[in-house]
Amino acid sequence: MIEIYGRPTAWNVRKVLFFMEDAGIPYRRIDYGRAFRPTNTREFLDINPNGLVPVLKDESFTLWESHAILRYLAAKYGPPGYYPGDLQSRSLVDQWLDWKLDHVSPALRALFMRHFLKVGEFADRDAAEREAEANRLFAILDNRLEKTGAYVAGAEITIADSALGMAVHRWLNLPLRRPNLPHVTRYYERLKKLPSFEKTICIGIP
Ligand SMILES: N[C@@H](CCC(=O)N[C@@H](CS)C(=O)NCC(=O)O)C(=O)O
Repeated sequence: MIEIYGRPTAWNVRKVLFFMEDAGIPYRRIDYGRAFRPTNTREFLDINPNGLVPVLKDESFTLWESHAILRYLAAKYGPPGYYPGDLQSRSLVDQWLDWKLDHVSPALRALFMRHFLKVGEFADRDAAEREAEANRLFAILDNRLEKTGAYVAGAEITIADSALGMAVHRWLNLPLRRPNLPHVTRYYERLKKLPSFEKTICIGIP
């Protein structure tokens, strides 16, 4: 049985759980991270020297970094469409996954720290710029969704949606000044109809 180490409240864990639930991949989750088992122990650092969740265990194989985990699971166990075999289709999925990690994650992390966790160092005078940067990024996503009419990489759901669906949920549920982005809103409504998304992403935490 595949094991996922990580608390169900962590957004990097939630995107992996969303994918596994959606793809029907059985797993056992073990609580690690803030408010659960500590990740700074020798035992945990042996499996992820960063002391972060999620971590995947598949028999004797260990993997960390949520997007590497998504790619691995989709390639090995997922129905083919989630991570297409065709190189160009797969590269588009990779493009949006990398964009999320490199651009969207840092922008949203700061806003989450400030508005939800209320971490003092994020209540700074750059707040308006951080908000504007997030709005700029989600406008890019809105344009993309207008073109595909459905999901990030095209007409079918992929692991890019596992990551960006989580990000959209966070952005729409933080107390921010947001432009009206109709395609992002429609995308979120579509995802919310999935029991997998309801179970893992819509858990009362942005
Ligand atoms: N780039 C890593 C980031 C992992 C990360 O930042 N995880 C957070 C939770 S979202 C964490 O472990 N925080 C410490 C904790 O929960 O104790 C990934 O995508 O997996």
